[in-house]
Amino acid sequence: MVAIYYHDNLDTPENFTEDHDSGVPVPEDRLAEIGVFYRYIDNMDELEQVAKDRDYKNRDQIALNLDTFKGDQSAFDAKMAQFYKEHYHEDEEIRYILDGEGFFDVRDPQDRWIRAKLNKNDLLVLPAGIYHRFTLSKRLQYVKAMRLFKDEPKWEAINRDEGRDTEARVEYLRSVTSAA
Ligand code: KMT
Ligand code: NI
Repeated sequence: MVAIYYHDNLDTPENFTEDHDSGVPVPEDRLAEIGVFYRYIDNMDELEQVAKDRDYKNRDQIALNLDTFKGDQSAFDAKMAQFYKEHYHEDEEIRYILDGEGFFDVRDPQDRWIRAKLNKNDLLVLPAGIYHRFTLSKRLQYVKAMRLFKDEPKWEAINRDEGRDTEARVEYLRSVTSAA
């Protein structure tokens, strides 16, 4: 079951894979207002329909746990740190959980972290230009996910500490301020 809530902001490099639930839930329509869409999808026909309707042309699958790094703890930790670093992408992207569990954190317009805890069959649409980050959960430490891309997979992540506002970011900010 999906859970969406404000992050408690008490994360450290040691405990960031814990739930960090502040106890304040966030309704799905609040997420939608900032361009993030959640759907539960348990059959591939429905998934194909979403991809078709939103004009997605590419996809891949990622499995992530210590085993996928052949037990190389430092390589695994580096990947975890990369995904947890605050960043955005210049294209809208879909994440669809096939197995396991993961947390996607997205920034709201007040710069608070909203956390979506996703499990099997949970789908999230991340708009272009939204700051976000990802982590496995301490509970399962494993996820298998499909990543859907509009065009060629654009792997460039623009990290917040670069402070670079591309057209996608400017456009995103425009879309949330005009909706507010
Ligand atoms: C992202 O965009 O940050 C990711 O795709 C994270 C990994 S997907 C399980
Ligand atoms: Ni990302």
